[in-house]
Amino acid sequence: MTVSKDVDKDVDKGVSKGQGKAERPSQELRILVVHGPNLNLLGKREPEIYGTQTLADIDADLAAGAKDLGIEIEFIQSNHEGDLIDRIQGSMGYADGILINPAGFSHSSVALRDALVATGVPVVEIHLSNVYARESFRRRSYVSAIAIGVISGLGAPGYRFGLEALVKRLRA
Ligand code: CA2
Repeated sequence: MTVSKDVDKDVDKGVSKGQGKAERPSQELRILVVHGPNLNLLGKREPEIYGTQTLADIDADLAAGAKDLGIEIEFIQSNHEGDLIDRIQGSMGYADGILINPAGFSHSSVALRDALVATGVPVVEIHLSNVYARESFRRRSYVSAIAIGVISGLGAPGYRFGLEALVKRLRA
């Protein structure tokens, strides 16, 4: 399992040069976890909506899940749309699937959606809160239609469920 590894410095980057999974030293599936803007505040503000777990708690739980599943996992959180897009592009040829909470960009970013589509890998969209039970503008996500599935309203455990579902799909 690899946690918070920098994709660009990965010695195994040969996979982005046209080599298939068969040439990889590691046969483990690789998942990129993407956390959108303001999620760095988790556990510090609005616990009644987003719960009491911090982003570090969520990532630690996902890392434990990755170990159980025998996969590699990496994490990024950014408040900047371009940084998220750069990292998603940088994962091409590396990540086998993407678990993403696009946060506020869910409702605004065609560019983020385009980057996810460009990777060609399955995407699972996570929301801590039930976006359908809140303001109407949260009901439209640019990501949902290109995701294989969406989990919304189950709080922090939703990430683990999403990871398990993504890995199950990749192994099917
Ligand atoms: O429910 C979710 O996970 C959201 O993606 C969270 C976004 C919101 O814009 C989406 O509609 C639903 C907001 C993330 C902000 O996170 C905070 C966490 C703690 C305190 C303040 C904001």
